[in-house]
Amino acid sequence: MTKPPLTLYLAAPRGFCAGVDRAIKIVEMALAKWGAPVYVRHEIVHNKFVVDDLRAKGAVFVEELDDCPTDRPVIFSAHGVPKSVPAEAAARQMLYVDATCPLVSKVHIEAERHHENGLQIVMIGHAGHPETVGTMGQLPPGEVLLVETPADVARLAVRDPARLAFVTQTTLSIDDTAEVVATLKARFPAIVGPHKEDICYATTNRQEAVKAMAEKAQAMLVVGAPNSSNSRRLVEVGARAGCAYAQLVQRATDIDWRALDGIRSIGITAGASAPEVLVNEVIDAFRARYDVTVEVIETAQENVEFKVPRVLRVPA
Ligand code: 2E7
Ligand code: F3S
Repeated sequence: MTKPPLTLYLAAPRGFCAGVDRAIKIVEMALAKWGAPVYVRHEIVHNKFVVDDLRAKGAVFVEELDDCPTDRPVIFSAHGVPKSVPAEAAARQMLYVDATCPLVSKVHIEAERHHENGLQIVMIGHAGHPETVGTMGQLPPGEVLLVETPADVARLAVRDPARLAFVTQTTLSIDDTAEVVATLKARFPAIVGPHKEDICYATTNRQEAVKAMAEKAQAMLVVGAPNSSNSRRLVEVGARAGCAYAQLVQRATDIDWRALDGIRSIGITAGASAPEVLVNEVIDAFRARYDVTVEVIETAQENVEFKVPRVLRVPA
C-alpha cells in the first residue's frame, strides 16, 4: 500500500535548553560522586522520561525536604526554590546542590536588589508553579505580589504606587506578558523592571519558531509534559498563530491519529524539558504512516551553554 505524502516541519530551536542540560548533568555528577541514592527535590525538569531515566540510575524524587533523609545529598530542581529550602537543609546539616537555572537565579538576585532598594515587587507568573513559588520565596511574605493577567493588575493593592518593581517567570508567553507589562506600566508609571520581561532566550526562541511553523503547518504537535509550563505555552502560541490543531504529546503513543486524518502537513516542536529521543520517536511514528518529507524551520541558532561545576561544591 502506498503511503500518503506528508510534509513534516521541524522547529529549530526545539527541546533541551542550557538550563535543563546543566540540571540533568548535575544529578548525573552527584550520582557519580556520592553513589545512589541521591535525592532530588521536585522533578529536576518537568519530563517523565528524564525523571524515569534518572530514577533508574539511583535518583529519588521527592516533593519536600522533609521526605529526604539527612544523611544523603539532595539536589534542588532547575525551577528554583524559596530561600527557606536551602536554609532548612543547612539547619539539618544536609549536603545539598542547587540545580536552579542560572537565568532563574538572575531573577532571584534582581528581586532581592529591588527589595534592598525599598521597592515592593510585582511578579508576573503562574500561581503554584515551582518557579513562581521559588522566586516569590526569595523575599518575606507580602513583598512580592503575584499577577497572571491584566485583570489581576487592575485589582492589585500595592503599598506605594511610586515604589514598585516587576519581575517575571522565565517561561511565559511573550505576547501575553507584553500585555500584562503594558497594563502594569499604565497603572503604575513609576514601576521599574527589566527592559522587557525576564522571559529566557530558550522560551523566546521556541515561541518564535512555533509562530513561523504555524504559518505553514495544518496541525502541530508539541512534545512535552502536561506540567511543563513552557511546553504548554508553545501549544497556545501555535493555536493563536493560526494552527487549527495544536496538541501536547508526551510521546508517540499520545498521538490522536484520527484527529490528524487527511492532513498533508504537520509541525513538530518540543518544550525545553523534552528529550530529542522523544521527538525522533514521534517522527518515526509519522514515517510509519506517511511518506514523510522533513523541512526544518529555523528561526534562530542557539549556542548557550551553562557551566556545570566540575567538582560539586556543597555550600557551607
Ligand atoms: C526550569 C525553568 O521543566 P520545564 O518543563 O519547566 P517549566 O517551567 O516550563 O514548567 O522546562 C525546563 C525549565 C524551564 N524553566 C526548567 Cl525555571
Ligand atoms: Fe533556564 Fe529558560 Fe531553560 S529559564 S531552564 S534556560 S527554559
